[in-house]
Amino acid sequence: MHDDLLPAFKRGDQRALARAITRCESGRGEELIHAVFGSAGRARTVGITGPPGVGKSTLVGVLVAHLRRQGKTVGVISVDPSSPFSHGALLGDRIRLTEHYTDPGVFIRSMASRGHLGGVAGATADAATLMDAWGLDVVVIETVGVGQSEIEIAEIADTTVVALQPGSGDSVQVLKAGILEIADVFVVNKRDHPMALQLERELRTMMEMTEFPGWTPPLVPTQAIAGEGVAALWDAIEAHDAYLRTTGTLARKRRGAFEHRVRALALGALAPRVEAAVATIADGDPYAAAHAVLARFGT
Ligand SMILES: Nc1nc2c(ncn2[C@@H]2O[C@H](COP(=O)(O)OP(=O)(O)OP(=O)(O)O)[C@@H](O)[C@H]2O)c(=O)[nH]1
Ligand SMILES: [Mg+2]
Repeated sequence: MHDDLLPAFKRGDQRALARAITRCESGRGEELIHAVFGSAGRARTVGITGPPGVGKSTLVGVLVAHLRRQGKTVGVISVDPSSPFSHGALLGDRIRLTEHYTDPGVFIRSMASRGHLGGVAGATADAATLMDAWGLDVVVIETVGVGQSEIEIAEIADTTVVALQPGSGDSVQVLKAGILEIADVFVVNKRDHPMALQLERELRTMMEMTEFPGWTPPLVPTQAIAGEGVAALWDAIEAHDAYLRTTGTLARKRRGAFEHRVRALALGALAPRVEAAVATIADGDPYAAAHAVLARFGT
Protein backbone atom coordinates (compact mmCIF):
# COMPACT_ATOMS: atom_id res chain seq x y z
CA MET A 1 0.00 0.00 0.00
CA HIS A 2 2.48 2.69 1.09
CA ASP A 3 5.40 1.63 -1.06
CA ASP A 4 8.43 2.04 1.23
CA LEU A 5 6.93 4.82 3.33
CA LEU A 6 5.68 2.84 6.31
CA PRO A 7 8.88 0.83 6.89
CA ALA A 8 10.96 4.01 6.57
CA PHE A 9 8.62 5.79 8.99
CA LYS A 10 8.98 2.98 11.51
CA ARG A 11 12.77 3.06 11.12
CA GLY A 12 12.70 6.67 12.27
CA ASP A 13 13.54 8.23 8.92
CA GLN A 14 12.80 11.98 9.12
CA ARG A 15 11.97 12.30 5.44
CA ALA A 16 9.43 9.52 5.82
CA LEU A 17 7.73 11.54 8.57
CA ALA A 18 7.65 14.57 6.27
CA ARG A 19 6.20 12.52 3.41
CA ALA A 20 3.64 10.93 5.72
CA ILE A 21 2.39 14.35 6.80
CA THR A 22 2.15 15.49 3.18
CA ARG A 23 0.12 12.40 2.37
CA CYS A 24 -2.31 13.12 5.21
CA GLU A 25 -2.58 16.79 4.28
CA SER A 26 -3.72 15.90 0.81
CA GLY A 27 -6.37 13.52 2.12
CA ARG A 28 -4.57 10.26 1.32
CA GLY A 29 -3.42 9.39 4.81
CA GLU A 30 -6.13 7.02 5.93
CA GLU A 31 -4.14 3.80 5.70
CA LEU A 32 -1.07 5.40 7.21
CA ILE A 33 -2.94 6.67 10.26
CA HIS A 34 -4.53 3.24 10.56
CA ALA A 35 -1.10 1.64 10.57
CA VAL A 36 0.53 3.95 13.13
CA PHE A 37 -2.14 5.30 15.46
CA GLY A 38 -1.54 2.45 17.92
CA SER A 39 1.94 3.88 18.57
CA ALA A 40 0.62 7.38 19.30
CA GLY A 41 -0.56 8.76 22.64
CA ARG A 42 2.83 9.04 24.28
CA ALA A 43 3.80 12.58 23.24
CA ARG A 44 2.90 15.72 25.14
CA THR A 45 0.97 18.05 22.84
CA VAL A 46 1.04 21.77 23.51
CA GLY A 47 -0.91 24.36 21.55
CA ILE A 48 0.31 27.95 21.48
CA THR A 49 -2.19 30.44 20.20
CA GLY A 50 -2.84 34.17 20.28
CA PRO A 51 -3.14 37.22 18.04
CA PRO A 52 -0.62 37.95 15.27
CA GLY A 53 2.74 39.30 16.35
CA VAL A 54 2.53 38.60 20.09
CA GLY A 55 5.71 36.55 19.90
CA LYS A 56 4.33 33.02 19.67
CA SER A 57 7.07 31.84 17.31
CA THR A 58 9.83 33.49 19.31
CA LEU A 59 8.40 31.74 22.35
CA VAL A 60 8.24 28.39 20.53
CA GLY A 61 11.87 28.87 19.49
CA VAL A 62 13.09 29.38 23.05
CA LEU A 63 10.80 26.64 24.35
CA VAL A 64 12.30 24.21 21.84
CA ALA A 65 15.79 25.21 23.03
CA HIS A 66 14.71 24.66 26.64
CA LEU A 67 13.31 21.21 25.84
CA ARG A 68 16.39 20.24 23.85
CA ARG A 69 18.56 21.09 26.88
CA GLN A 70 16.44 18.57 28.79
CA GLY A 71 17.13 15.98 26.09
CA LYS A 72 13.57 15.94 24.76
CA THR A 73 12.85 15.69 21.05
CA VAL A 74 10.33 18.17 19.69
CA GLY A 75 7.97 18.47 16.76
CA VAL A 76 6.65 21.89 15.80
CA ILE A 77 3.55 22.42 13.69
CA SER A 78 2.91 25.94 12.48
CA VAL A 79 -0.69 26.50 11.41
CA ASP A 80 -1.87 29.57 9.60
CA PRO A 81 -5.36 28.92 8.28
CA SER A 82 -5.67 32.49 7.01
CA SER A 83 -2.80 32.23 4.56
CA PRO A 84 -2.46 28.87 2.83
CA PHE A 85 0.50 30.16 0.83
CA SER A 86 2.86 30.93 3.70
CA HIS A 87 5.04 27.93 2.93
CA GLY A 88 8.58 27.28 1.90
CA ALA A 89 10.97 30.16 2.10
CA LEU A 90 8.71 32.19 4.34
CA LEU A 91 8.36 29.45 6.92
CA GLY A 92 11.77 29.77 8.61
CA ASP A 93 11.29 33.48 8.83
CA ARG A 94 7.78 33.31 10.11
CA ILE A 95 8.27 30.68 12.74
CA ARG A 96 11.71 31.86 13.88
CA LEU A 97 13.19 28.44 14.30
CA THR A 98 16.11 28.74 11.93
CA GLU A 99 18.63 27.77 14.62
CA HIS A 100 16.82 24.45 15.08
CA TYR A 101 16.59 23.47 11.42
CA THR A 102 19.75 21.40 11.46
CA ASP A 103 18.98 19.68 14.79
CA PRO A 104 17.85 16.08 14.16
CA GLY A 105 15.96 16.18 17.47
CA VAL A 106 13.64 18.88 16.13
CA PHE A 107 11.11 18.41 13.36
CA ILE A 108 9.39 21.50 11.96
CA ARG A 109 6.38 21.61 9.72
CA SER A 110 3.87 24.18 8.50
CA MET A 111 0.30 23.13 7.75
CA ALA A 112 -2.37 23.74 5.21
CA SER A 113 -5.64 21.90 4.82
CA ARG A 114 -5.57 21.26 1.04
CA GLY A 115 -7.67 18.16 0.45
CA HIS A 116 -8.15 17.07 4.02
CA LEU A 117 -11.71 16.08 4.92
CA GLY A 118 -11.35 17.46 8.42
CA GLY A 119 -10.02 20.82 7.20
CA VAL A 120 -6.91 22.39 8.65
CA ALA A 121 -7.70 21.13 12.14
CA GLY A 122 -7.97 17.59 10.74
CA ALA A 123 -4.66 17.89 8.90
CA THR A 124 -3.04 19.26 12.05
CA ALA A 125 -4.43 16.43 14.16
CA ASP A 126 -3.01 13.89 11.70
CA ALA A 127 0.39 15.60 11.73
CA ALA A 128 0.39 15.55 15.54
CA THR A 129 -0.55 11.85 15.54
CA LEU A 130 2.25 11.08 13.07
CA MET A 131 4.87 13.03 15.05
CA ASP A 132 3.73 11.30 18.21
CA ALA A 133 3.79 7.82 16.65
CA TRP A 134 7.15 8.55 15.04
CA GLY A 135 8.54 9.06 18.54
CA LEU A 136 8.87 12.79 19.23
CA ASP A 137 8.49 13.59 22.95
CA VAL A 138 6.73 16.93 22.68
CA VAL A 139 4.58 18.30 19.84
CA VAL A 140 4.08 22.07 19.83
CA ILE A 141 1.32 23.50 17.64
CA GLU A 142 1.47 27.23 16.88
CA THR A 143 -1.71 28.82 15.53
CA VAL A 144 -2.15 32.44 14.53
CA GLY A 145 -5.23 34.40 15.44
CA VAL A 146 -8.26 33.76 17.53
CA GLY A 147 -10.77 32.34 15.09
CA GLN A 148 -12.79 29.15 15.17
CA SER A 149 -10.11 26.95 13.63
CA GLU A 150 -7.60 28.06 16.27
CA ILE A 151 -10.05 27.09 18.95
CA GLU A 152 -10.56 23.76 17.21
CA ILE A 153 -6.83 23.17 17.04
CA ALA A 154 -6.57 23.98 20.72
CA GLU A 155 -8.99 21.12 21.34
CA ILE A 156 -6.46 18.72 19.87
CA ALA A 157 -3.72 19.72 22.32
CA ASP A 158 -3.39 18.43 25.87
CA THR A 159 -2.37 21.89 27.06
CA THR A 160 -3.25 25.18 25.39
CA VAL A 161 -1.12 28.25 25.98
CA VAL A 162 -2.70 31.59 25.10
CA ALA A 163 -0.15 34.32 24.48
CA LEU A 164 -1.05 38.00 24.72
CA GLN A 165 1.00 41.16 24.49
CA PRO A 166 0.79 44.47 26.30
CA GLY A 167 -0.40 47.67 24.75
CA SER A 168 -2.35 46.03 21.96
CA GLY A 169 -5.73 46.61 23.56
CA ASP A 170 -6.79 43.22 22.34
CA SER A 171 -6.97 41.46 25.69
CA VAL A 172 -10.67 42.14 25.99
CA GLN A 173 -11.30 41.14 22.37
CA VAL A 174 -9.41 37.92 22.85
CA LEU A 175 -11.30 37.04 25.98
CA LYS A 176 -14.62 37.80 24.33
CA ALA A 177 -13.72 35.46 21.48
CA GLY A 178 -13.91 32.47 23.79
CA ILE A 179 -10.18 32.26 24.39
CA LEU A 180 -10.53 32.43 28.15
CA GLU A 181 -12.32 29.08 28.04
CA ILE A 182 -9.57 27.33 26.11
CA ALA A 183 -6.54 28.72 27.97
CA ASP A 184 -4.75 26.32 30.30
CA VAL A 185 -1.83 28.70 30.66
CA PHE A 186 -1.69 32.44 29.95
CA VAL A 187 1.47 34.08 28.74
CA VAL A 188 1.96 37.82 28.85
CA ASN A 189 4.86 38.18 26.46
CA LYS A 190 7.00 41.31 25.91
CA ARG A 191 7.22 41.98 29.60
CA ASP A 192 9.88 44.55 28.71
CA HIS A 193 6.97 46.64 27.38
CA PRO A 194 5.86 49.53 29.66
CA MET A 195 2.23 48.33 29.62
CA ALA A 196 3.07 44.75 30.60
CA LEU A 197 2.06 45.06 34.25
CA GLN A 198 -1.21 46.68 33.29
CA LEU A 199 -2.13 43.78 31.01
CA GLU A 200 -1.24 41.34 33.77
CA ARG A 201 -3.53 43.24 36.16
CA GLU A 202 -6.37 43.26 33.60
CA LEU A 203 -6.05 39.54 33.08
CA ARG A 204 -5.92 38.77 36.78
CA THR A 205 -9.06 40.85 37.32
CA MET A 206 -10.88 39.01 34.54
CA MET A 207 -9.77 35.68 35.94
CA GLU A 208 -10.97 36.59 39.41
CA MET A 209 -14.42 37.13 37.94
CA THR A 210 -14.40 33.72 36.29
CA GLU A 211 -15.22 30.38 37.89
CA PHE A 212 -12.68 27.78 36.88
CA PRO A 213 -13.86 24.24 37.46
CA GLY A 214 -10.77 22.36 38.62
CA TRP A 215 -7.80 24.05 36.98
CA THR A 216 -7.07 27.77 37.21
CA PRO A 217 -4.78 28.86 34.38
CA PRO A 218 -1.53 30.34 35.69
CA LEU A 219 -0.26 33.57 34.21
CA VAL A 220 3.36 33.51 33.09
CA PRO A 221 5.13 36.73 32.12
CA THR A 222 7.82 36.18 29.47
CA GLN A 223 10.29 38.09 27.38
CA ALA A 224 10.65 35.64 24.55
CA ILE A 225 13.36 37.51 22.64
CA ALA A 226 15.62 37.24 25.72
CA GLY A 227 14.50 33.69 26.56
CA GLU A 228 13.16 34.95 29.89
CA GLY A 229 10.29 33.14 31.56
CA VAL A 230 10.58 30.08 29.33
CA ALA A 231 11.51 27.76 32.22
CA ALA A 232 8.50 29.05 34.17
CA LEU A 233 6.34 28.47 31.10
CA TRP A 234 7.43 24.86 30.77
CA ASP A 235 6.91 24.37 34.53
CA ALA A 236 3.35 25.68 34.13
CA ILE A 237 2.76 23.28 31.22
CA GLU A 238 4.11 20.40 33.32
CA ALA A 239 1.91 21.39 36.24
CA HIS A 240 -1.11 21.34 33.94
CA ASP A 241 -0.06 17.95 32.61
CA ALA A 242 0.24 16.60 36.17
CA TYR A 243 -3.24 17.96 36.90
CA LEU A 244 -4.62 16.26 33.76
CA ARG A 245 -3.08 12.93 34.70
CA THR A 246 -3.89 12.87 38.41
CA THR A 247 -7.52 13.87 37.98
CA GLY A 248 -8.36 11.64 35.02
CA THR A 249 -9.00 14.76 32.96
CA LEU A 250 -6.46 13.69 30.33
CA ALA A 251 -8.51 10.66 29.31
CA ARG A 252 -11.63 12.84 29.06
CA LYS A 253 -9.81 15.49 27.11
CA ARG A 254 -8.38 12.98 24.67
CA ARG A 255 -11.79 11.39 24.25
CA GLY A 256 -13.12 14.86 23.40
CA ALA A 257 -10.35 15.38 20.85
CA PHE A 258 -11.07 11.96 19.37
CA GLU A 259 -14.78 12.69 19.00
CA HIS A 260 -13.94 16.04 17.46
CA ARG A 261 -11.80 14.36 14.80
CA VAL A 262 -14.34 11.64 14.06
CA ARG A 263 -17.11 14.23 13.73
CA ALA A 264 -15.01 16.41 11.42
CA LEU A 265 -14.16 13.43 9.19
CA ALA A 266 -17.72 12.14 9.07
CA LEU A 267 -19.24 15.55 8.37
CA GLY A 268 -16.46 16.31 5.90
CA ALA A 269 -17.32 13.16 3.95
CA LEU A 270 -21.03 13.82 4.13
CA ALA A 271 -21.01 17.51 3.14
CA PRO A 272 -20.30 17.09 -0.60
CA ARG A 273 -22.94 14.35 -0.86
CA VAL A 274 -25.51 16.60 0.81
CA GLU A 275 -24.47 19.43 -1.53
CA ALA A 276 -24.93 17.21 -4.58
CA ALA A 277 -28.37 16.08 -3.40
CA VAL A 278 -29.45 19.66 -2.62
CA ALA A 279 -28.47 20.78 -6.12
CA THR A 280 -30.84 18.29 -7.72
CA ILE A 281 -33.82 18.76 -5.42
CA ALA A 282 -36.92 20.46 -6.90
CA ASP A 283 -38.10 23.89 -5.68
CA GLY A 284 -40.82 23.96 -3.04
CA ASP A 285 -41.30 23.52 0.68
CA PRO A 286 -37.77 23.57 2.19
CA TYR A 287 -38.69 21.19 5.04
CA ALA A 288 -40.07 18.59 2.65
CA ALA A 289 -37.00 19.06 0.44
CA ALA A 290 -34.67 18.54 3.41
CA HIS A 291 -36.51 15.31 4.23
CA ALA A 292 -36.15 14.24 0.62
CA VAL A 293 -32.40 14.90 0.81
CA LEU A 294 -32.08 12.93 4.05
CA ALA A 295 -34.14 10.10 2.60
CA ARG A 296 -31.38 9.54 0.05
CA PHE A 297 -29.07 8.70 2.96
CA GLY A 298 -31.61 6.38 4.50
CA THR A 299 -32.57 8.90 7.19
N1 LIG B 1 10.02 43.69 22.86
C1 LIG B 1 9.82 42.40 22.64
N2 LIG B 1 9.62 41.96 21.40
C2 LIG B 1 9.40 40.64 21.21
C3 LIG B 1 9.37 39.72 22.30
N3 LIG B 1 9.11 38.49 21.81
C4 LIG B 1 8.98 38.62 20.47
N4 LIG B 1 9.16 39.93 20.11
C5 LIG B 1 9.11 40.48 18.75
O1 LIG B 1 7.79 40.51 18.29
C6 LIG B 1 7.74 40.32 16.88
C7 LIG B 1 6.78 39.19 16.52
O2 LIG B 1 7.32 37.97 17.02
P1 LIG B 1 6.86 36.55 16.48
O3 LIG B 1 7.50 35.54 17.35
O4 LIG B 1 7.05 36.44 15.02
O5 LIG B 1 5.30 36.64 16.78
P2 LIG B 1 4.15 35.62 16.34
O6 LIG B 1 3.12 35.72 17.39
O7 LIG B 1 4.70 34.29 16.06
O8 LIG B 1 3.67 36.28 14.99
P3 LIG B 1 2.71 35.61 13.87
O9 LIG B 1 3.14 34.18 13.68
O10 LIG B 1 2.96 36.44 12.66
O11 LIG B 1 1.33 35.74 14.40
C8 LIG B 1 9.17 40.06 16.46
O12 LIG B 1 9.72 41.25 15.96
C9 LIG B 1 9.84 39.63 17.73
O13 LIG B 1 11.22 39.91 17.75
C10 LIG B 1 9.60 40.22 23.61
O14 LIG B 1 9.59 39.51 24.60
N5 LIG B 1 9.80 41.58 23.72
MG1 LIG C 1 4.48 33.05 14.34
